Amino acid sequence: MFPVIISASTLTLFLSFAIPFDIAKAAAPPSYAIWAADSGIARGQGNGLVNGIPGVSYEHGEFQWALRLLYESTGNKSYFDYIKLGADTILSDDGRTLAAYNVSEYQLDHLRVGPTFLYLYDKTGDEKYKASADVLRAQLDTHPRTVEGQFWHKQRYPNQGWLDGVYMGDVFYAFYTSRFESKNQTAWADVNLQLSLMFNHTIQLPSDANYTGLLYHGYDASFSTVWASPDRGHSPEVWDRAVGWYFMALVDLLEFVPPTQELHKTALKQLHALAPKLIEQADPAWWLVITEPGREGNYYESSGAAMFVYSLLKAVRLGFLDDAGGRIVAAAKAAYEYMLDHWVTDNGDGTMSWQGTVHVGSLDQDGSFQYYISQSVDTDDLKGLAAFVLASIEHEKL
Ligand SMILES: *[C@@H]1O[C@H](CO)[C@@H](O)[C@H](O)[C@H]1NC(C)=O
Ligand SMILES: *[C@@H]1O[C@H](CO)[C@@H](O)[C@H](O)[C@H]1NC(C)=O
Ligand SMILES: *[C@@H]1O[C@H](CO)[C@@H](O)[C@H](O)[C@H]1NC(C)=O
Ligand SMILES: *[C@@H]1O[C@H](CO)[C@@H](O)[C@H](O)[C@H]1NC(C)=O
Ligand SMILES: CC(=O)N[C@H]1CO[C@H](CO)[C@@H](O)[C@@H]1O
Repeated sequence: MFPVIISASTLTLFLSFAIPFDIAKAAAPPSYAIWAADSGIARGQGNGLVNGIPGVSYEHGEFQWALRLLYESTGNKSYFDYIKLGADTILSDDGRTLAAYNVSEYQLDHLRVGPTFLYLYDKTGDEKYKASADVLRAQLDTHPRTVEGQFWHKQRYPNQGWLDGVYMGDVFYAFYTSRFESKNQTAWADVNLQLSLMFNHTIQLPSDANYTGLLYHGYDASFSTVWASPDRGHSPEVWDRAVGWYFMALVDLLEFVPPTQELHKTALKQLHALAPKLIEQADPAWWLVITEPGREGNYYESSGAAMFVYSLLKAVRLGFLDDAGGRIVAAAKAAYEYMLDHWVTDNGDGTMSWQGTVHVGSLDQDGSFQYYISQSVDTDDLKGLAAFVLASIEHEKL
């Protein structure tokens, strides 16, 4: 009798743990990528309207990139239709006028919708989308640059290169070049220059305080900004999302830039230098200010983590990173589990929400630790949600 009683109580104990686990399992959707994308679409996110008014938005560009990949993997045309709706909302009938776009602001951010137009042109053959891509491409012909040739992040940030700009502007520049000017060596060399300058000016050196081997958020070639370091002009901290944009840019570029181009070699070299450093900082997610782990006020931020998981898994899948030993995939998987546990919430109406994304991190103030941690943390911020769709697409390919 005695052993039976023991096993009965063991069974009860087991069940009391097993039930919540089973419920959690039952609630897990077949695809987080689809759940997150559909939730964003249900909320009208990325539909071409910014605060209710048509306008170019890099966040929409990022989401459209994710929806394109989801359309390709699911064949569900709703995603394609939503991309087109978002583009058509901001374009005139001939594609030559983009809502809330002013070339004289010279914002690299605005170029991030460019890949969407190129994609729609390829899919529909509609010249309207070629015309709108041409409008954005023309911005680069007169875009202000540093003495060495780096695009300014914006007209109002003279001589400043920000990591963000590589994802916003240079991926489009290269995408356009690969599609329409694949023999234009001047253009290829120019994108290569953008990546080389950005990396050389922002890479942390082993002698730097709080060394991580990653990239500072930006640099000022004129050394005149309040945050420019006296030695190299870089900003003081490594901010997770800036590095996230940069990683996504490297891996997306590697996918379509011909391996014969110097640009491909540069991106690969940079990826190889940065990826091991990024893995070292995974804990299992990443601090908002990566240079200050554990400092009071710092926290794990969700958009950067999602961008890193997408980039690392995609780089391994495409063979750009050698994961002998499995360390990279293991780190990405652990970070992804952390994301599901901490940042995905079920709204109970069929949609999910995405938590923990810092609203903004700009170099228009002092670039200090205090600045980064003082910015608001949002629910359903599209910069983070889109990155989570991307991370989930890659995770579901494992
Ligand atoms: C396609 O996606 C839409 C939402 O974006 C969804 O409502 C619909 O059920 C999906 N269709 C299929 C066949 O999965
Ligand atoms: C476009 O941007 C420039 C530079 O910021 C500004 O001077 C000009 O007034 C803007 N034009 C319009 C129509 O808003
Ligand atoms: C090649 O690229 C350069 C740099 O972007 C540009 O100035 C030039 O117009 C391009 N040439 C052609 C033929 O498209
Ligand atoms: C960047 O640094 C590398 C390594 O020192 C060097 O080979 C390359 O020429 C530099 N590129 C630029 C544009 O400064
Ligand atoms: C977390 C940490 O180690 N922060 C250090 C970063 O560098 C500054 C300057 O050397 C130190 O004061 C911080 O303690």
